[in-house]
Parts: sequence; structure tokens; C-alpha cells
Amino acid sequence: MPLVLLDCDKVIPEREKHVYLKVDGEDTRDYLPLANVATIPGTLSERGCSFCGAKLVIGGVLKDTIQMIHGPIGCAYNTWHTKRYPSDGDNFQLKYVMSTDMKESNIVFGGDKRLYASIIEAFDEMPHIKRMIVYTTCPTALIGDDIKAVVKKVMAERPDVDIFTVECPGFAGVSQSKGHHVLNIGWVNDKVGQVEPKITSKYTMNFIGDYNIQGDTYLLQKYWDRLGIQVIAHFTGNATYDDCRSMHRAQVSVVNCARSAGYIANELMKRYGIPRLDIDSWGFNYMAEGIRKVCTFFGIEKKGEELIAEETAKWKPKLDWYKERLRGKKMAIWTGGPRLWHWTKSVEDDLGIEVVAMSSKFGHQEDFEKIIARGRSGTYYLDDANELEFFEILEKVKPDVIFTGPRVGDLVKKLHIPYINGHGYHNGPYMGFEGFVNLARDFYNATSNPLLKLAATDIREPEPKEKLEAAE
Ligand code: CFM
Repeated sequence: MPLVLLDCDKVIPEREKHVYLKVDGEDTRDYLPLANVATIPGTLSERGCSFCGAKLVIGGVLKDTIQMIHGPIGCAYNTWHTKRYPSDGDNFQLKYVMSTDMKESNIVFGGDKRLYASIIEAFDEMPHIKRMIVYTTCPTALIGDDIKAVVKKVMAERPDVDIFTVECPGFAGVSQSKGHHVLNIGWVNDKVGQVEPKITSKYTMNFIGDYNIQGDTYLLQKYWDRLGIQVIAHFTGNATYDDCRSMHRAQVSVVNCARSAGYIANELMKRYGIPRLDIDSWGFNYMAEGIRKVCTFFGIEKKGEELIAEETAKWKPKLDWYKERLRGKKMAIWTGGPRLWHWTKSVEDDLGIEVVAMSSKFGHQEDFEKIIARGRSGTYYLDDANELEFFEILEKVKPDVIFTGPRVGDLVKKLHIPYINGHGYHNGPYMGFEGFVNLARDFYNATSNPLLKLAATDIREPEPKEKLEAAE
């Protein structure tokens, strides 16, 4: 019985299809948990909305682009400043987000004029910025504001600006995953092919699905520079709007996050014949394998081996120091989806850590195929889990640390279980060789830190027994 009905789910038995326990010797292909379907009424999970998938995850990372959110102010606030993706500019993308701040009268009479005025005002306020993305949100999509027409008017009036539109209101799909899809396809339809890049190397690639979380992109960029590979565009870590308009000129698309950006790699393959190469960028073994794949593609295997040898010599002793201390520790991973399959085997192989529970917010079944294939037996795999399920799973598997986001993280902290930010990291970057040592260090610090245990200790003077009895 690999699908599990948890005690807390007795009142919503449909949840059984979303909880899987891997058992030795089973053909896991028969038991993929349901995924990428609407959250069941009765369970409140921690998914984001489709607008968020487009804005917070992909579009908002671009370093030279105004993010114009056509909707009430809350939609802007909730996708601003919660993710750490720096850039080598002045971190414009972290500082600013713009909103048309729709009010009731705009909803009743239409918000087109307000959007037009807001776009003009934003460009006038920020004269050095010439690129913008305009997003619809639930209310402006419902009232039918024609954002494309407004943008067309502005672009006709101001030939030096370029604006991309994303029509993906929060309700467009079952989770943020839909927003990834809409932005990917919109971008390749509307913007790719419009800018010709300056080619500076024999070897060119797009690096797709890296968002420079705490500098991941910078770290990997050092490898590509050493290998002499020109990255035409990162989609979208530390990238400019125009970098991403020139993606059609790369020889290969190297994909890290297949969930959020596999779509654009597929379209580049179909429309421009650019092959797609998927790699894992977290973990020593995986990173080495990824570099080998890329170098084999370009026929520069020797350079790749030199790089791997150098990085391994530099960082492996540090990794091993942690491995000795972390072997056998138990970890839970509760993030979006892909990091489950990226991490489960890498922490097991590189650090001797056992991953005992994994929960995906919005992964699809193809993610679960990879997650379960790479994961251990005896591990729980959950799709779109709710808080009560998290608590019940904790009782069953008793992890030493949980890699998750601040929402669930703050809950588990109250149980005095350490959590590491599995989305924005604690002290990243985590990608590449050096990054995985950072991950190991954060894991070690979290599990060795006496503070959580101390926080659970009541240090008040015990009340005398008689006094307590009298009070009753
Ligand atoms: Fe890709 Fe990401 Fe992820 Fe993701 Fe995300 Fe993320 Fe994630 Mo948080 S793009 S799917 S929508 S690897 S924000 S940087 S950590 S849930 S597993």
C-alpha cells in the first residue's frame, strides 16, 4: 500500500492520492502521487498564485526592468523583497516594484487610463530604465483591461522603451507553476529574436532556470568563464531584458530548473533548433556530471576535467569535514518541487544525509518520477501538503533539520526543530562545489546549535507547589 491516508486526512480522504511512501521492491511507476491539480477543498496548503509564478520567480529577477503590477497594491507587496536574487547592477530589481494601485472606482470604470499614466510616470521617475514588464492580476483580468493596447500606445509614443506583457492572473492555474509556463511561452513568442548578441566565443549557450539565489549565478559563471563558454542569456539570474531577447543565438540551452523554465528550452529547440541539455547544479557529483555534459557538447572535455579536478581539490576536504559530522543525519525537503530531485541524492552521496520526507508545492508528475526514482525507500513523498500533514509526518520521521520556506519554517521552529531556508537559502550560494560546502555548513550549524534546545527550556523559577494548588 504505497499511497497513505494520514490520520489527519480522514476527513478529506482524497488526500490519500497525494501522499506516497516508497517501499522496497515496488514498481514506483504504478504509484505516482497526484500532482499539479487543484488543491482539495478542506485543505489549506501553502501554494502561491499563478501571477506570483510569473512575477516573483522569473520576471522580477531581471536587473534592468521595471515591474509594473496592474492591480491592487497587495499583489505588488506580496511579490517584492521576499526572494534574494542580487544583481551586479545596483540591485534595482530588489529595491523597486511598481503598482497601478487599483481602487474601487478603477475597477468599476476600468483601469486602462490608470495603467497608461502609471507606465509614463514610472519611466519618467526612472529615466535610466527603458524596459518594463506589465502584469495583469485577478481584478484587472476580470474587468478585461486591455493591457496590450495600452502598452502598444506607449511603445509607439516612446520608441526607446520596450515593454513585455504577462497576462497571468492569480487564478489562471492551480499554482505558481502556471505563471512559469505563461511567462516562458509569452517571452519566446513576443521577445526572443529581437536583439542580436555580440558573439565573443566559439562556444555559446543559454543557461536556463537559474535565478541567482544569493549569488548562485555568479558562482557558476566563474566556471563558464574558465571554460571559455559565452553565456548569451541567463534565464533570468542577473540578466538584462535584452540578454533574454537574444536567446535564439545560443548553440545549446543548458537547463537547471526544468520545472520553471523547461518550456522555453523546448520552444527554442522547436523554433530555432537549439538543443536542450539538462543538468543538476547542486552537489559535487552532480555538478561534475553537469560540467562534463556541457564540455562534451562543445568537445572541450579536457578543460572540463581540469576545472573539476581543481574545484574538487579546493573544496572536497571542507565537504568531507562536514560529511564526517553529518553522516546519518535526517533531513526533510519541503520546497516547490525541483529541489527535491536536485537535492535528495546529492546530499545522500556527498554528505551521507538521509532525506526522510519530501513535499512539493507545485511539482508535476514528471517531477515526482524523478523525485521518487532518486529518493530512498521509507521516505514520504507529498504533493501540496497542508500543515496538519506536516506535523503528522514530523512525528513519523523525526528529521534533524527541514529545508523549507519561512511559512512552514516558522511553524517548525516552534517545535524546536531547526529549519534552513530551502528557497532563498540561509548563507548561500548553494550551487556548485563551493556552494554545496555552504549548504553543508548551514546544515551543520543548524543541527549543532544549542539555541533551539535552550529556547525550549523554561528558565523561570518553578512556582512552589502549594501556590499552584491554591490558584486552581
Ligand atoms: Fe525552479 Fe526555483 Fe524550484 Fe521554482 Fe520556487 Fe525557488 Fe523552489 Mo522557492 S524556480 S521550481 S517556483 S528551483 S521560488 S528558485 S526555491 S519553490 S524548488
